[in-house]
Amino acid sequence: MRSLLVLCLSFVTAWAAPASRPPNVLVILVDDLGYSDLGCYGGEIATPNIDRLAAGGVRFEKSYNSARCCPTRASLLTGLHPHEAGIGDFVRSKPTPNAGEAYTGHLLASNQTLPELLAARGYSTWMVGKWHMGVPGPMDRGFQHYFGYKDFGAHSEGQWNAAKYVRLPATVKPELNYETGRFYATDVFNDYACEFLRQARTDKAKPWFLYLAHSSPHFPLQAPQASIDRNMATYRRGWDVLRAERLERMKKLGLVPASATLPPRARVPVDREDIANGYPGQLNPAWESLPADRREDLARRMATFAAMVEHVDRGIGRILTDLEASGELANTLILFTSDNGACYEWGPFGFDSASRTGKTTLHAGEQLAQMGQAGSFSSYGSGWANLGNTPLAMYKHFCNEGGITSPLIAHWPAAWPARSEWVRPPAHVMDFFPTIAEATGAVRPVEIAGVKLKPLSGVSLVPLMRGLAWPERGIPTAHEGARGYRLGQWKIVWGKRQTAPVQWQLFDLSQDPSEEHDLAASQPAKTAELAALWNAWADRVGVRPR
Ligand SMILES: [Ca+2]
Repeated sequence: MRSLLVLCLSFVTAWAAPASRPPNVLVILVDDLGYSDLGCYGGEIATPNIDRLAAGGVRFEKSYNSARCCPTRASLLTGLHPHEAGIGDFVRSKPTPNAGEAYTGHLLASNQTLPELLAARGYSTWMVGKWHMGVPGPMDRGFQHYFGYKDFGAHSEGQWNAAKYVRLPATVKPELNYETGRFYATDVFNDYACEFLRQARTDKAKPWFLYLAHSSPHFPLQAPQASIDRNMATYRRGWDVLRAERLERMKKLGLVPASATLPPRARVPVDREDIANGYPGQLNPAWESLPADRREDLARRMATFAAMVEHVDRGIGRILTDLEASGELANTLILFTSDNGACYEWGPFGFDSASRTGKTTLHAGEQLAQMGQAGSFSSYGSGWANLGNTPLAMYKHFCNEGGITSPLIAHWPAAWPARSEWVRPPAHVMDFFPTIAEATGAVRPVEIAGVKLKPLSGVSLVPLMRGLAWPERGIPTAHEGARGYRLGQWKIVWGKRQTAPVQWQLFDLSQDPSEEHDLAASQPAKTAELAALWNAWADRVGVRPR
């Protein structure tokens, strides 16, 4: 009897302990990762640690983002549509004239950020990486400690250039220092994540919130040479073979139906001839049609991209080991996603040097070996981005599924048992705020300093984490002319930079996940119904131009 009582008490203690203390919270955001790049989403990139997180947690078939770096970040940190947060299209030092507050270009005062919410709940708040929402910066919007981009408006920085990064508050001496040539930002971000966790633990009274906003694998494509070299054999096989292999793995994972077929290679958006590498409006070329020197140059670009993802993954492995060793893994809520789909900028061969100058270099010999090292600046182009988003349509910038779909992995063993089945209802990055609020017991106020907050547009995903019923909801998107609205199996899309006249297209995602068969002409009533919903939303949040 006594042993039974002890057993019961220990069970109660073990079960109740996590609930008695709010969980630590770790949000990991990666930059420009494609939908199927991760191993656990069908990719050939080695991501054993992220895969482990997925195996021990809850995996979503899809989580929507806002098609671009800064609008997604605004949405994630506020629980609002990016327009409601003030970053409707892009970060700006001055608001777009006559466009309304949706295009202010930085976070408005009429919202609360996640670190502000959690600091008020008694958390210590830490950020590492890329902010990309201008001024006010991270220290003015709720973070107590920061290591990352010095320029809060920057969309990218050289990974080998330590001068581009800063530790804040400025009164703190940087804890980590690197010899010349040893600073590689992705690894340094991981180092600082571990360092911040070490410091956070010294205050045992406070749970912690860490926002690890990696800039990888966004261009410039840069990684240690040995890591790139290891991936060359894989990417010499080309995007056609690898796309087909990804789709087969996605079928085995149950991510796409067994009946799914590989769509044709995606079209290169219409642009200036030199910027689009001579392919504006055309399909990405067949890999085997390209000359050997071009294929070698391209293989190195993708090998570098994959290496960047691998270095993110290695850091996650170190963080998981660290959380386990400190006894924190069970009661730490981890969310992992990407800020937009794979990036096509701007043609199949990618670009080198400043974006949109129309300059692309065909590297060979020593110049090829130096690609990805200090001083180089390359993107991987639309052919590889098409692989990254397999089997979804189009790319970052667009409201087609390839632009706005990301993986989402949630991990909190103390509260959410691992689930082998995919969560099918789509999440959205604006759901992070209410999900974390519910998980931590944090209550969002109605107003702050006399400023009334906008009501949240995201909803808590906690019922989905627990396998409960979930009401269908509409998911609208708008980014620089591109538009979309999804409701259940139906989705309308308004394109841009395309060869055909732009108008609403209608897709049945349950039968046509790659958005190949436009049903707008045969189902005008459904198209009009969704278009009306998009218009009402666009009016409400102030989408311009209309
Ligand atoms: Ca991005």
